[in-house]
Amino acid sequence: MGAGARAVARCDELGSAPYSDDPAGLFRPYLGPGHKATLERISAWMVAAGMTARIDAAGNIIGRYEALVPDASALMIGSHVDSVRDAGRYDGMLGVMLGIEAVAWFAERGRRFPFAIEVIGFGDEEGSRFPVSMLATRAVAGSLAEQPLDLTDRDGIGLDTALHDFGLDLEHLRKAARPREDVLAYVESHIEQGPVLEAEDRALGVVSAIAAQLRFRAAVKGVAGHAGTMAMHLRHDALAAAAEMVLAIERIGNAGTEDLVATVGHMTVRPGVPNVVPGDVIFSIDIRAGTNTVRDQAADTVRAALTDIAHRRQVTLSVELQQDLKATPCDPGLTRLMEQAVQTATGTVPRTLVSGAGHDAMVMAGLVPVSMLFLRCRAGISHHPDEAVMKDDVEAGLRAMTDFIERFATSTVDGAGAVGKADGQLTEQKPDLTGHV
Ligand code: HGY
Ligand code: MN
Ligand code: MN
Repeated sequence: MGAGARAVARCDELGSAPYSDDPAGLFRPYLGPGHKATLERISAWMVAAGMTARIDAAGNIIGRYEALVPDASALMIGSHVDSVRDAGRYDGMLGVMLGIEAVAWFAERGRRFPFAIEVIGFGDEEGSRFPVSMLATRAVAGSLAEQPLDLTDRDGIGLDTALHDFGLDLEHLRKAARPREDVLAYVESHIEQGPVLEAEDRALGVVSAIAAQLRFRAAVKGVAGHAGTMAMHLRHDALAAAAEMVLAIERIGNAGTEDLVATVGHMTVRPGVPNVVPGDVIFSIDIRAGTNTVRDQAADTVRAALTDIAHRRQVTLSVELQQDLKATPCDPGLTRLMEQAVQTATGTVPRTLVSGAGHDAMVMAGLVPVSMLFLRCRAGISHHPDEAVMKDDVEAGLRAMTDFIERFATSTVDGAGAVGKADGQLTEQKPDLTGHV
């Protein structure tokens, strides 16, 4: 089995129990039993690839392939191991598996660098368990300082309890932060989760920037009442108000520029029974755009529209900001290296594109320069069980990743690279990168 095929097979293996908390499909929430089983499995694959493996204080799995010299800074490669509900098998996980395959490729050839290579599987990127996302990524990047940690999931389980049950301690969560000098750069390969590469018949793409996103929690409070006896003209129906708000959000998203998207993905209705006029509704709002300005203007328009609806319907509204991820440019120097790597791996001029989906790289950009490689996915489908990739594309992705690492080594050793100098010398032998089995 080729390395690319093995990466796909491993994502498939991890797509069901015991690596999923959903017996009927894939749901791997942060710190759940599926997460735990997955880290044990990935740890074994990391060791087999020639790395040491550890779980950090935030529940991330980290494999390390040592450098030519001890205690060297690391090029970090990774993505996330958690998933949304009813997920596809490749979102996040494929990037972790490709990192492991890239290290295995070098280890099999006895190739080491002036820097270490670390492969990281972030435990929480999706925010599918607790109300905010990228918790485990922000722990590594050292950007959790402002984040309240008194979070609870849908079942009322607190982050502190979930960490404790996982064998970790909330008090130590922030100790997962990596000193800037530990990490030279962060590189993430990920499925595109969109239609562009398939539409242009391309296996790979290079990410120039990642769209800005805001996540809100909106709460509408009306008056609950008997569905049979509360006259229509006397009602302050929280769900009817929320429904009008959802359509307003959709209208604002549609009226904006091409890159603007606005989504209500989750809603709870209380008391949530057929014969009671809803008194309380809580729903999520996700607003994204290629620039912070477009994103923020849309958010202001949404707030004004929802306030107007609440006033007219005489319900109360609160909108709480839960997540603010700024538009993230990838490092120009690393992006140039990735474009050259894709050209070598595919023989075609690379396609550069903006990512509408959020990624761990957005947060890691707060610590180090970042670069992203996209792989084609069928019909652009993602966050859905029909998510699919082609093995040949993953082989091409692996060629691009190993070529990128060689280019990165040359650039850092020459000191002309996008990131600081490495200490130590390259080995004489430079394997023929076209020799992928
Ligand atoms: O929401 C996103 O864009 C990512 O899949 N977490
Ligand atoms: Mn996702
Ligand atoms: Mn993802």
